[in-house]
Amino acid sequence: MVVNLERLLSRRATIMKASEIRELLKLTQSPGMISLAGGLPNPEAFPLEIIKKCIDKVLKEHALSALQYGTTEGLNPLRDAIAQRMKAKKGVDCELHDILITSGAQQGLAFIAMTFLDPGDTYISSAPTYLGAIQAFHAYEAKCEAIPMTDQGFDIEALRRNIQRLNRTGIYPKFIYTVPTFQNPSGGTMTLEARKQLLEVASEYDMLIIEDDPYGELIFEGESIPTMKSMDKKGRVIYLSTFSKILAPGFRLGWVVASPEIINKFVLAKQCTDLCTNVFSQYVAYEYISGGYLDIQVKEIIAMYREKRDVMLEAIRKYFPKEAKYTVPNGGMFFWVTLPKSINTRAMFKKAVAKKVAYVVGDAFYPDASQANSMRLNFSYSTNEDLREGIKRLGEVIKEELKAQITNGEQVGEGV
Ligand code: PMP
Ligand code: G9A
Repeated sequence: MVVNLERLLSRRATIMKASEIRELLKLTQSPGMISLAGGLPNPEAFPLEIIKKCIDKVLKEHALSALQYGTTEGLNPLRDAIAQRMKAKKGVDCELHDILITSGAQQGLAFIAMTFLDPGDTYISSAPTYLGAIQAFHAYEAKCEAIPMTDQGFDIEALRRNIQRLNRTGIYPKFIYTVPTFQNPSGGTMTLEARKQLLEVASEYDMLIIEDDPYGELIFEGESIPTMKSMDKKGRVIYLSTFSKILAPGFRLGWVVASPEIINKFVLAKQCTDLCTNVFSQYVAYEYISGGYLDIQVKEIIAMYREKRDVMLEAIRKYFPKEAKYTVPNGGMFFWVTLPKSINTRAMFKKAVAKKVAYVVGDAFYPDASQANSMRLNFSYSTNEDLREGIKRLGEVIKEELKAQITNGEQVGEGV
C-alpha cells in the first residue's frame, strides 16, 4: 500500500515554507549566472592557509577529543574565548556560562522558536527583516506583528501603538526580533537612541529582544554603535552571532549570549536537535581566535568588502535609472533597492534571470509579503567584474520594465 503522507504529516510539516534564498541558491549555480542573490561570503575571504595551520594544530594536539562527542553547551575554551571577545569588542559583560555554541546562528533562531513560541503566539519584527528568521518562527506557528523600518531603525511610535492595540485584544507579544547592525536585507543600522528606545519598550511591556548580529564586525567606516546586549542589565536580550561571515559558513558555527536560565533551556532544545555542535569545527575556531588570526582576517574581509561595496555603488550610479532609490550601506553585505511602486520585482525576476543575473525579491523579507517593489543585492560574493556586469544587466532589465510600463500608460513614480 502506498503511504498516505498527507494523513501522517504533522501540522508543522504542512505549514513549513521553503526559504526563497535556499531555493535561489540552486538556480544561481547555473552556468553564466551572476548572482547578486544569496548572502554568501566571498570564497577568497576564506583564510585557507590559516585554516590549514589551525587544523594541523588540532590534529596534533587534540585529535582524539576533537573527533569525539562534545558537551551540548560547546567547547569550554571556545566559549571562554567568545566571552572574552564579546567583552572586548561588544562591551558585553558575560562569561563562559552565558555562551552556547550553536550550529550556525540559524540554529539559535530555531531554539528561540522552540523555547518561546506556542502555536498562535505573536512576536514583533521590523519589516523588512531576515527571511530565515521569519521561516524559523513560522515553523512554530507564530504570528508576526511587522513594524515598518525607518532610517533610525524601528518606527518606535508605530511599535508602541501596535503593542497597545494587541494588548487590548489580549495579545502579548513574546519578543522583538531585530538585526540592528548592517541589517539583512536593508543594510541599515539602528541608531543608539533607537536601540535605547527599543530596550525601554521591551522593558515596559515585558518582552525579550532578539539581537541578531552576524554583520557587526564588517564595518567599513564610522564608529560602531553599542550592541543592545551591552546595555542590557536585566537579561532581556538574547544575542546571536556566527563564524559564517568572519571565518567560513561551511563550519556551521554560531553562538548565543543570554542569561544562564535561557541558555539552560536552549541546551534542552539542542539535546533533542543535534546533541552538540560539530566538535572538530569548534576546536579549529578556538585555534583561529586564540592564535590571533580572527582579528587579522576581519581586517582583510573588511578591506575586500568595502571595495566591493564601492564597485557596486559606482555601477548602480552608472547603470540604474534615476527612479531606483537606495541607501549606501557602511558595512555588511547588502544594498536594498526600491523601485517605483508600479514595478513588481517578483514579476521582473524572470526577465533578470533570462539576462543571467539574479537578486532576491524584496517581498520575501516581509512577513506578509507586502512591498513588491524592492530587491536585495549582495555585493560580497561576486568578483568585481561580475558585480559591474551584473548591475549593468540589471539596469537594462529595470529600464526595460519602466519603458514597458510607460508604453502601457501606467503611472511611474519614484522608488519610496
Ligand atoms: N541571521 C541573519 C541576519 C543572517 O543574515 C544569517 C545568514 N545569512 C543568519 C542569521 C544565519 O547564519 P548562520 O546560520 O550561517 O550562522
Ligand atoms: O545561504 C543561506 O541561506 C544563508 C544566507 C542568507 C541570506 O542570503 O540572507
